[in-house]
Amino acid sequence: MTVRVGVIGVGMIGQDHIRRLTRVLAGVEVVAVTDVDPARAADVAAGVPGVKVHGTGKDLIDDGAVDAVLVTSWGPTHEEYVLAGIAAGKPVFCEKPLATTRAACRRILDAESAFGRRLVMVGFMRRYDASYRALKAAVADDVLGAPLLVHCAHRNPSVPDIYSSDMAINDTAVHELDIVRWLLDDEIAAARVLQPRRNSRAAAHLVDPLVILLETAGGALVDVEVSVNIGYGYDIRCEVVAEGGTAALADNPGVIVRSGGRWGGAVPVDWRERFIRAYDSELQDWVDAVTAGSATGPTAWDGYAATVVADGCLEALRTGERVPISLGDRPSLYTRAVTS
Ligand code: NAI
Ligand code: ISE
Repeated sequence: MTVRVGVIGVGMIGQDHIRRLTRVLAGVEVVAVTDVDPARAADVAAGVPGVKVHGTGKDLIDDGAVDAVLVTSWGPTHEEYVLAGIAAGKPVFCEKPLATTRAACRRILDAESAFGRRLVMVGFMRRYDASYRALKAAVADDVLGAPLLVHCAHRNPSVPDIYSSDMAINDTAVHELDIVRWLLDDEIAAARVLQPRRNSRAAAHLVDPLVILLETAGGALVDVEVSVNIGYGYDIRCEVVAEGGTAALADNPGVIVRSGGRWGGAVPVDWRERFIRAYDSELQDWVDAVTAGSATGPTAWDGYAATVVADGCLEALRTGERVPISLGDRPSLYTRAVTS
């Protein structure tokens, strides 16, 4: 079987995912696209033979030739499309964040629970990254002992004009809010957000950088530096300090050059380069699960949990206070084992 995918939102990651779906992965084809910018949709469609351009996301979801839906539009639009996908009974891969508010994510949990089986996978691709997987294995190894601290840095060289300070938390740091839960197998119980002096390279409306401090239910402390105008490259760091040792992501694969009395290597330019294999693996995993009529990967509950923590961090940023975080009831659909 070949899974016929429709893509909603064909900007940067939409185009990158279309490239991998059409040229890298197996068992899948892209049959439809749509975008609020019709010229962009037409441009992208011109590069994908046989693809149909729909005027709206709803039309694409209702198209009988579309077996499964990829949502890669802006975060605040995800809820509408994920709910429509569930209503149509079609598998949905939704880029992070699942939705930008707790209430919106709850509506998705309710809809998927009412449907009775998983249809939604959230694009937390770091769970498929070889380095993060090795880090998780090291943390789980008894040799290190219990994790006590996690130091994370999430550095972007620059961000587009539409990027807002809230996005530093619910679009950028949301990756750490997910990966820390996954790495430690623990929930986040409280958050604070601190602001150092502003980076003068940042747009006037942006709070940049930020330091997020998280407390987990199990007693670990996590600090996350979020810098989105750091210029030098795309740099993702994570170190876990445990009772008897530490484990950290190594510097990115590549070469180290020694010359002229100096040594150095390259820093990835952006997320596409740094996580290229992780995106390939997560989408192949999704395609394989859709083919098998099953579900895999980060669940809508994982998407909900990350957004609830992001909501808490946003409140902490606004108030300057420590904000306790509680996920509330976990619907039974999400208490079953997750495969990735
Ligand atoms: P982008 O701005 O490059 O592209 C978004 C596209 O969605 C644009 O073409 C826009 O016209 C379209 N769009 C907006 N509202 C729409 C609507 N209501 N219906 C249909 N199309 C709509 O943004 P980018 O960077 O591609 O991000 C898109 C999503 O993917 C965001 O949720 C972002 O957080 C996520 N993302 C995830 C990454 C990851 O590492 N997993 C990396 C980059 C983005
Ligand atoms: C973008 O949407 C991503 O998800 C990238 O992984 C992240 O580094 C960037 O800050 C976000 O804007």
